[in-house]
Amino acid sequence: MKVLSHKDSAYARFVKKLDRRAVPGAAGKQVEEIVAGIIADVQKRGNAAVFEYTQRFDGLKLTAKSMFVSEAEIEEAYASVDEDVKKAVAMSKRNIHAFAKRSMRKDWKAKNKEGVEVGERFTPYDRVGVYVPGGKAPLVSSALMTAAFGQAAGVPEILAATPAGADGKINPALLYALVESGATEIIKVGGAQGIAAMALGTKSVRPVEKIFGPGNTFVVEAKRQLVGAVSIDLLPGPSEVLIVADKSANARFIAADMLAQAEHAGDSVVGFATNSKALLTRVQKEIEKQAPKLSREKYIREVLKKGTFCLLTKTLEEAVEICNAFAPEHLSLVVEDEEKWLDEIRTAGAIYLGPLAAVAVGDFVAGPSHTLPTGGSGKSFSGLRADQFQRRASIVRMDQAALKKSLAAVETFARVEGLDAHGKSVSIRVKK
Ligand code: HSO
Ligand code: ZN
Repeated sequence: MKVLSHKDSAYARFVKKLDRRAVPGAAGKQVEEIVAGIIADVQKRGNAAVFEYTQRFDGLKLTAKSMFVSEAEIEEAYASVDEDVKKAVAMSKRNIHAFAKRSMRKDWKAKNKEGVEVGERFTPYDRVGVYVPGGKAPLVSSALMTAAFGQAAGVPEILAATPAGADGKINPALLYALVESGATEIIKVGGAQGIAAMALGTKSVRPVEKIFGPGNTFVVEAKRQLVGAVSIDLLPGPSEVLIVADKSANARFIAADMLAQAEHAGDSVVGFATNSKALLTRVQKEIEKQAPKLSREKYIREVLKKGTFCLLTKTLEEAVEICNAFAPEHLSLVVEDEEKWLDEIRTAGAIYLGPLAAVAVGDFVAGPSHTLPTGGSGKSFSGLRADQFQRRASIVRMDQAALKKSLAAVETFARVEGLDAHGKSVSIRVKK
């Protein structure tokens, strides 16, 4: 764990490095090339390539039939998942749908100054793909936090891709959550090959129009490279939390939130910035006290070692500046004057306000999606939302009066652009 005070000589350089940007190539040349190779191969050889990579990376032999989760497997999952899981999934889904309803775009129309009727119409995509990572924990909630937003938006076909174990099995709770969230087909294909199969299609997989969801470096890089063939939601990578707190905060809660996101392991990043020296010391002690009691201490230790920083800033302003430069996936803001400081935050993907707003409640059940921008991409992207499952079209309609009032300006544009047919197409309609 890196601990630095504003008085340390290494502080300025460290803080400067926190000013991140998710630049292309951040994944590294090697990842970029491997992913480009997989995509080209899936494009050329379709199923055969998908099966080969799945055998190589997941140790699973697939066929055109067994790559899809069957009705029988779904029935089995429904039978084996216990009531508590069903209740928790239902609660999460209910809150997601309520949240989605408010953030969905609604059709509107109005008249411009000349009386031309203008507006927007929103229609759900016909077919989208959602990716649910495999990895060290079955991220059941990630099924909800992607697919259920599409379901709320009325997308009729949701193809889900997730890696299965070498035995071909997918965690039953994950399968249950996927189906409950509106997944209409599920393929047991992970990694860049899963993204490529969804984006480009194969003999067995019909291609989708847009791809959603988090993943490892290879998955995120594949989404980036396939933009154009499909559109995407955002580029969500490993979990992050930054806590900005003043002396009013509770050290036990802060340490618990840091450890919670650290248990995501891998390249997760956990940060803490405060202007209170006493709080900093207490949080450090709390981390050491709580970590040994956790089942995933081994993974947590790795993140504490390479992905964790605690900063003693000179002022609270400085901590907030660091937050805006870092653009954390989650910000936990625990300060006396909450509203005042909230106004200063611009780049965080999700903001958790006050000592009781535990990030884990948002991770699982609060309603907003936990699929959020990471790696500094919060400067350019926002988290996954229901309106990303909607296409929009603009609408224009006019009557004779509106047409007449528009004519002079149209003819001027037509003249300066040297496009007289444009002008004619309007004047021909105007009654003299
Ligand atoms: N914190 C993760 C989401 C997650 N947490 C899934 C638990 N399960 C990324 O926001
Ligand atoms: Zn989490």
